[in-house]
Amino acid sequence: MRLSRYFLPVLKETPADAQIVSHRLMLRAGMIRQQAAGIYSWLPLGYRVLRRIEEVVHQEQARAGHIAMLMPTLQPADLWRESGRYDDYGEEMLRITDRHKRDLLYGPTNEEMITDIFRTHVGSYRDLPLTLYHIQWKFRDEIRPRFGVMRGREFLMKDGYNFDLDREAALHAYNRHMVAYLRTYERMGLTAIPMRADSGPIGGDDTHEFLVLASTGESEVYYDAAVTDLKLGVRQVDYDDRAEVAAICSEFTSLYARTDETHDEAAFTKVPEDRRRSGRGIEVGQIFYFGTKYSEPMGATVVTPQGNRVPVHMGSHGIGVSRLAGAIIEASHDERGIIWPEGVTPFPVGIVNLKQGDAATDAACAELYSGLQGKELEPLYDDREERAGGKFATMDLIGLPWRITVGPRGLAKGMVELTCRRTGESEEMTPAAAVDRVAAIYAPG
Ligand code: P5A
Repeated sequence: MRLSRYFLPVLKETPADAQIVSHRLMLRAGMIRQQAAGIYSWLPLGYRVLRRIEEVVHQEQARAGHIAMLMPTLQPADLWRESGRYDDYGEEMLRITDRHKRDLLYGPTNEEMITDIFRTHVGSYRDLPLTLYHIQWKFRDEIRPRFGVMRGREFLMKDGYNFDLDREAALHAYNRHMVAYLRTYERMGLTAIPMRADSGPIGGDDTHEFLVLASTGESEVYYDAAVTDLKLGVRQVDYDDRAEVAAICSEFTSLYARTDETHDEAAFTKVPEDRRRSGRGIEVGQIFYFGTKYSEPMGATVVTPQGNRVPVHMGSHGIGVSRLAGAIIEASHDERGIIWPEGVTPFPVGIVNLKQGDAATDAACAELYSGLQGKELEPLYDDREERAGGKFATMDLIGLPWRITVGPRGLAKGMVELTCRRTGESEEMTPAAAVDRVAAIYAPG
């Protein structure tokens, strides 16, 4: 993408009403535009990040054997009357009436709708286990939307729903989601700690929230410092192996880690004092097991091998896709701007032309551009007539992890400069070597 032809409306001034750094940087970097309280347009740069986050989520769901689909944003109220949640959900639910005076709502979550789909099409234990998910916009009429996309009213969520024959099978689905989520967050450069939490309006007794530690987080958290050292890394997981998946979950949930909703002071004091921590965290996901809470009232049953008809055991599992864009920035920025982890960056690399209009410099940039494209990498090429300082400031603000700087002085020696946004370290190399280096950084595996 040539910056001269792109739409990147960066702001010079720091927006006064944005209270936290991720909100400020998303506005300044031209990623989002607020349209109403808690409702945002995703401008091209922000949209690319959102799509990258979705890609990682889809890939890790596929790895765990979960199946993608898409449900609508609008839902008939009658489904929610069946589960009993239409009245319970309260003012957070946006209720709508259509021209025929039928009650609709803008979905805050999809337990009822997916249960309806299941009961219509599935009737036998042979079709289980089944986990379906989608990535779709939700609406919750939060009383105080704030911090940009962190607590929006309209927000993008990945929500998945498992259907299993019994509690044990459903707990395996719960564990599978925990492991898949850990891997998802790690690929985004985040350490997200599973913490025992409260289930709220979704229901059930078993639930974990995933928290990214950050002083600007909305949740109060208490944890054993050793939990922050746990990493899933690149280990291969057999998601069908119940014991293996359960062992990973217990590795990640045995140390003390809770939100204030379930915090237990007596249990916390058993953590060695030098490892006891309290702080704040951003909730980037939550998983639930709620048994037959929806399947029973809504009649989602299957015939067992013994020929009985029983309600299925269910759970639901959510990732805050749009919130993650903000959470990643909270976790990865400096005074000059965003620092995208390679896993979600909007462009893998930027090219800065220090002397636009100089034939040799322009040609070298064009060659780099097509060389990178040849490796399936789309660079953002700053080909504007601007001072070098302004170009560097824009690149630093929008946070591409790598930058190739091309100028006549380096080219006289046949060299360009590759700079790492995170460390600030630069290295001179030939254009061909720069292409190979960037390609190696993004090579899968
Ligand atoms: C699980 C999936 C659920 O709704 N039903 C379907 C369950 N869980 S949840 O915890 O309420 O939401 C899942 C994740 O969505 C993000 N989230 C939000 N993001 C931005 N703005 C909001 N107002 C908002 N509310 C929830 C969180 O990351 C949450 O973990």
